[in-house]
Amino acid sequence: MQRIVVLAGGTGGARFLRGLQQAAPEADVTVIGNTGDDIHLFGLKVCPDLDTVMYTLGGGIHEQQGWGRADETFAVKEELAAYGVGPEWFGLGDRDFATHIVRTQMISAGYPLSAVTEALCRRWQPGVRLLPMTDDRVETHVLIDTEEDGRRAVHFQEYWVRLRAGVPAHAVVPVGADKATPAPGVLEAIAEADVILFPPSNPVVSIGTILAVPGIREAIAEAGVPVVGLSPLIGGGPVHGMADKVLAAIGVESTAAAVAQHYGSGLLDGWLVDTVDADAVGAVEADGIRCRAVPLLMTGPGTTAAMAREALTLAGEVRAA
Ligand code: FO1
Repeated sequence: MQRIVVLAGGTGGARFLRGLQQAAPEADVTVIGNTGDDIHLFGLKVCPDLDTVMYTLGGGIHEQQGWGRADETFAVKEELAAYGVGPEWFGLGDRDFATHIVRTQMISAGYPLSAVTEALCRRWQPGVRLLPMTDDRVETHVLIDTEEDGRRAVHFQEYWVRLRAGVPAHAVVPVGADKATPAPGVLEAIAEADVILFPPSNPVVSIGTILAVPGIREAIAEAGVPVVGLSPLIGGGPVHGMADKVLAAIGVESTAAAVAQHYGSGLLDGWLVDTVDADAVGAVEADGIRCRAVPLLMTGPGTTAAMAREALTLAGEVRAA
């Protein structure tokens, strides 16, 4: 039974996981989920990346959006707006609210986020073990310039959802990460893994945030098993989201090679780039990271399963080297 550990963010990571399940149905998959996107709204704790993995693998996701529930209605959101209670820019649906109510109720009763996530997954049966990176509170903030207040930090969700990442990000800060400890089971899963995968999630606000929890980066670097990543950038830009904006904030070029170099050969053993970035293979290999160009556009379950198989194949070659 191959034990695979995947560090996942939101949409990209969740879609990749669906392909991995198809490519390796017999594998034992543990997902270490990013919680830096978490936001507290209307007295509720919302965990976008954990929910996106849970809903995607559990069959409840809004497929086109890649987040939130299918068949959603927004009566509660409309009523909140009628009371003038904001923010209106974050689209929480009625079905999704139930997840946040259950989560917040359990946390208020004293359960750690990891236990809450396990309980929510009992309903959704995602087919993977979904662990939050930490049970401690971490919330990513982005430093931007505003006319009225000069330079200030906004919550990542405001930067992404309200501002559509339309202004430059000067810094990305996973607030609380430095004091956080890995959630129960995280370090054990990494130590027992046969292979560790970095799916095409955001290298800064998703995978970067998970690696910012003290102990996780070191555990992966010392695991002694192949660590293989898949570039979230194709042809110099992200397929979804705002990876280019947050990479610029940390001074990393938006190229497949630059992201591999950013993770570094101390962490990564293998890196898949898309065929349009085949010219990057040499540079990545020169950095001591095995590299291969394969189709990385997740156009459907078939292509995603093929990507996952390529990643596992590269991991096998790294192990054999
Ligand atoms: N993304 C949007 O672009 N607009 C939204 O209104 C929105 C609401 C939302 C509600 C719940 C949730 O779990 C995710 C939601 N997202 C929305 C996506 C979210 O910003 C992303 O999933 C991650 O935070 C970035 O990977």
